Amino acid sequence: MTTRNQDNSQAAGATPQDLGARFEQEFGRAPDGLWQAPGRVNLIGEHTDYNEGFVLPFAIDRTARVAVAVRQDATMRLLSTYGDQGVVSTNLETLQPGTAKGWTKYPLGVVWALRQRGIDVPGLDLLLDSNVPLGAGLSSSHAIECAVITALNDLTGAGLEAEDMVLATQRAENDFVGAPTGIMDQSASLRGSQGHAVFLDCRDQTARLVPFETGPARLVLLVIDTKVSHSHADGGYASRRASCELGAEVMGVKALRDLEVADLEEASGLLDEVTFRRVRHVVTENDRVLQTVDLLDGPGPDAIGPLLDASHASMRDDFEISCPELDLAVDTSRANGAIGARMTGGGFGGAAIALTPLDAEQKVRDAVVKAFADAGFAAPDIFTVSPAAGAMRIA
Ligand code: GAF
Repeated sequence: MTTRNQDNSQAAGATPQDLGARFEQEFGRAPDGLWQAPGRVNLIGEHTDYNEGFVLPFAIDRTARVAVAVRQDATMRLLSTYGDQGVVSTNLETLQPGTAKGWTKYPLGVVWALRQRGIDVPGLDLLLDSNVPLGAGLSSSHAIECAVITALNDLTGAGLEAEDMVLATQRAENDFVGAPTGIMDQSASLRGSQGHAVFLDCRDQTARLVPFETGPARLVLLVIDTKVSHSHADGGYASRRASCELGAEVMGVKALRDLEVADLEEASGLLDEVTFRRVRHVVTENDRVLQTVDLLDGPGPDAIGPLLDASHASMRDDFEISCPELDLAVDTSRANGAIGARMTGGGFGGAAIALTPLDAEQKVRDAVVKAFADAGFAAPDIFTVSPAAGAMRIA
């Protein structure tokens, strides 16, 4: 694990006008268009997606934006407004997994995945800007991929549906970037809607928008970025995935989605102790997603706190993907008035979320900052997010 120093909490991002002007300055012509796609927060349903289970993420009001123009050759030139890499130039005909570096893996992975599907992606000039915090578990990489695939779907006239774009970006992540991730993050980024969470069945990609508005309940959703960096291409994510596959195999089911809470007693007799705990997390987490959806459909967000807490405990104790910084963020938020808190995303670092009454927000923020300082941890970034629209063309 590494600690990041940059403060992303207030990042504004370039306006479409600025991005267009910068593109023209760098590439000597106007872009064909501008597209954006959001990062995501997962409200609940962690490590359930690749087990063909349920997730409940939402798109956040932080986006990656790309300005893109088609070229007449097979060259791709890429530039971002952050980092110091300068323009990266590559030939699409020779694009292979393992050949790209840094942030360029994400757009190039999408181009590669589309070409693997037989879509004739031409050479491109591309300028990226993003205000999704990097490495914070808010899916900054999928935001880039989803902005790019939305642009390419328009520019090539490929006519891909959201489900196809989800699978193509998953292929980019799995086979080009090398991260064995599921379909949750890109589904949230592509299918998100203001004021809603996306209730997704990862077995068949059926989705329903569930109202999730904190404002009317006088709540805020705080994101606490612990600054502990994680990468899904590191071994932890893959090893959890392997445990789940082993558990399903021993239990004789296609995926852990096919087990219910009532099956856990039998599982405890058949599985080794560690695999059992991994399985118990996934099975109970699926159940918590369904309960959360029922509560959001009924009484509303102020009823879901205990489920968020139980989700965190399950990830900490059974799935073992939390870390001291995430636990401290969660515990301190709860002790100072949050009605529910949990780590969000793949784990091993990244961010926690704390569903907090408006009138306790400052107390929670101050307490978390102090607790991190007292523990000798890097200062966290703390900011609010709300459910926002999914990927779209903006100019
Ligand atoms: C990461 C992955 F990209 C998702 O597919 C999902 O598995 C998540 O971790 C854990 O819920 O964000």
